[in-house]
Amino acid sequence: MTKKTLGTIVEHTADAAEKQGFTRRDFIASMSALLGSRIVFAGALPLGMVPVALANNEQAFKIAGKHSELVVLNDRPINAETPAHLLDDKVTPSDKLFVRNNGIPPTEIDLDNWTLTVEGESAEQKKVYSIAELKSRFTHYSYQLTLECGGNGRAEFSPQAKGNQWTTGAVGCPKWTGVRLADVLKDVGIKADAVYIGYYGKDSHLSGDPSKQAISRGVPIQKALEDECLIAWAMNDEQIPLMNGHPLRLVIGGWPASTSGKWLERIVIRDQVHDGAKMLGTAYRVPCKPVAPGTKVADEDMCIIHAMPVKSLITFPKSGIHQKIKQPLKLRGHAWAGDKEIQQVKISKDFGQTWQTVTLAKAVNKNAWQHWQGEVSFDKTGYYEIWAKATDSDGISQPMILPGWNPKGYLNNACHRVAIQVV
Ligand SMILES: Nc1nc2c(c(=O)[nH]1)N[C@H]1C(S)=C(S)[C@@H](COP(=O)(O)O)O[C@H]1N2
Ligand SMILES: [Mo]
Repeated sequence: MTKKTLGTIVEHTADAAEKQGFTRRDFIASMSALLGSRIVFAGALPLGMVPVALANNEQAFKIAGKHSELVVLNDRPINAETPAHLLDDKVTPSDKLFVRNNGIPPTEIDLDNWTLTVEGESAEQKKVYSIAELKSRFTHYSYQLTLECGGNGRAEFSPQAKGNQWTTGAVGCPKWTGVRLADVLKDVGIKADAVYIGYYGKDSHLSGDPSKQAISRGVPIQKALEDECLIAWAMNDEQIPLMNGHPLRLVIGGWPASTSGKWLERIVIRDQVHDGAKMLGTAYRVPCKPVAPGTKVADEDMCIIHAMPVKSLITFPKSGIHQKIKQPLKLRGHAWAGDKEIQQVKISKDFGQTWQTVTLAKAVNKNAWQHWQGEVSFDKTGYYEIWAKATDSDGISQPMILPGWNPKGYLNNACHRVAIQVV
């Protein structure tokens, strides 16, 4: 497990300041984000000079508000995943939800003046809401919703797919509170020809070009109108962490988390499939028909990812533990399947030769992961692996090995494995 130290990060940032024509405002903003607090007298700090609290700190890079064991995959933009054993809670705590940024997050959030604009070709009118208006005008709902990056598991693809090398930790299932996206869309008025919604957030493009979006994705109108799709301001009954989209974000459970727009400022109701940044080409799209690994696929043969496939995690024990021979070992984890339910979870301790069914809880609501638990013991000393395999309500199970190769390495739902040394 390699972690970047603060030293490296800070160097990168100072370097980036010069190379990428960073403004001093950007520099101060990123230093404040790293420190997790506002720099008083920031105006007097020379451009590129690193706050000593950061420079003298040899600790692993820590993202403000996030657990120190999150594994940082990239620092510009910040991307960090959660080791499986840290996802053991039924409801993912805020400090353990992964971070996936495509651009530079906003730093100064003015809650009182933050607005959400809803417009578009298929909107009856344009409406602008303050956060206070959203809160007072619409009914509040709370749901536990699974967010999984479409690229979770990318690290295993061969030939290697470009992008963050996520292993298993770009997933989580916190409790979200907000208003229904459907209620807001209906308040604006949806024309009969509406086919899609798209979002725009306040983060900026890595290039610094204000005319470019870091990401602007969306979902078909049918999905947007489901009860569980939220415009959320709270996560686990508290303000959403800045890195996860404070003060407002979309939460589209069960779909690639790239559809859950953070720092949400604008929603468009479209009369065509939304064509914002990262909707086209190979972004969040996979070959419509399976292809051989390494194949070049034409744009028109690529299809947008809809609901995420069936998947599971073993969150206890942590991979690599030592276990006493013939002693019971409790196992725990979660399973999820996009818009579907999980029907069954099985575990194997003999590399898939035999399987035993474990106890599976019902989902607390649609698009929430389901908790499972079981128990095993081992008759001989030596190396074992525990494998977990979930089956969804259509009878579709996780593959044992890597599923269909695709250019950007999306949708790897192969079985999770943990190592056990029996002594
Ligand atoms: N505005 C904005 N929204 C965004 C992103 C982003 O970079 N900017 N990243 C998307 C992607 S690709 C993912 S996987 C999720 C990650 O959500 P999280 O960082 O809260 O875990 O946010 C999505 N929403
Ligand atoms: Mo993502």
